[in-house]
Amino acid sequence: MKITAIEAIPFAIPYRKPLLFASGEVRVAKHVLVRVHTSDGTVGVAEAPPRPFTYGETQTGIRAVIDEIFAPELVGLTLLDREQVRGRLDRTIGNPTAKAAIDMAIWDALGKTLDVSVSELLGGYTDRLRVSHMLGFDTPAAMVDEAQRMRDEYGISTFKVKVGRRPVTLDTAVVRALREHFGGAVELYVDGNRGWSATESASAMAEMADLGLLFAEELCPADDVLGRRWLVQQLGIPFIADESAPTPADVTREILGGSATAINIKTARTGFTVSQRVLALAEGLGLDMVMGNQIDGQLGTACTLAFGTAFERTTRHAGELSNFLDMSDDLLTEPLQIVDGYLHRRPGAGIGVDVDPDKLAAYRTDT
Ligand code: MUC
Ligand code: MG
Repeated sequence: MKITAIEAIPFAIPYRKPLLFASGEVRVAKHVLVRVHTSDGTVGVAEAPPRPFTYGETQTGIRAVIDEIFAPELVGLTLLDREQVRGRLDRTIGNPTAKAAIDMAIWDALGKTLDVSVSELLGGYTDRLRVSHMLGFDTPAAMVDEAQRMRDEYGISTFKVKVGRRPVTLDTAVVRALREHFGGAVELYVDGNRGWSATESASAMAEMADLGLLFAEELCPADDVLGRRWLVQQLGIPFIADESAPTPADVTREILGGSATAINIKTARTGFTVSQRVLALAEGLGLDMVMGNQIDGQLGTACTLAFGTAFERTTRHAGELSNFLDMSDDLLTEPLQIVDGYLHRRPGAGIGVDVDPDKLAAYRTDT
């Protein structure tokens, strides 16, 4: 069970349909596949999605920090030394997706070694999660069409609408068009990725007050400390901290400071080990939580699913598990399937998915 090597393999898979949002855009999934090898020949896998606009990481930087710092510090530990692993990763600040992918690949290897699924190791609450689909910037008509297609093809009935454009009516028109088209048959919430000011956010939320929104997420920057508190206090719905609260300490600061009233858990940035701590904290504080999406490929989505299905709290709301549908291809031997609005986890050991060697050979960019 000793860790003998950690590989960081860059790959690139284009999106069929790019995702556009207030803080950036994604046209090609330039991710890093992390493989943890053990002394008995087991290999655990996970993927790190570089999101420079959110965490400052790049594909090159993720490879470098794994090759130069993390791998040398972790080789020689066992798969059960998870708290040692966390301590050694934490000696380096930042780099959340690089750390998270290593953590999840270790859990995958542990599950495979014990022949148990990671979801069961973590908590084993259920085998499926309701899916929420994220709608990127476009015209109202195109976004309504996309939502309708997601409903027809995959049974999805919860949508997170990207907002944060100026003027705010560009986005409020989309949300209104969705509500008019679907009536009460869908759940809608909005995510601004810090695109608006607090006052723009307040006027947009007032304009959408009759649209029955479930949540509002990161409409304005948490660094606008008083403006954000002022906004959050006046909303009648939970305000989700996403990129402002990636660590337990950030969650504590944002919630106790009145800058948010709910949180996003993203395994892509907190892995399984730290996500457990975020979850326990949120549970203790009595917060709503959503399993979020870091614009993950199928491997990252399987990780979100493994964690989200492990606990009761994380199943209360639909999880964001569908961005991979817009990719032109992926790495797994068996593609994930969303059916009747749900994603089911696979019965296999570890995270429950396998990387197809031919696909990896086709998409890796280091050879
Ligand atoms: C999201 O929920 O914000 C876009 C930027 C990011 O950090 O994550 C995605 C989705
Ligand atoms: Mg968000």
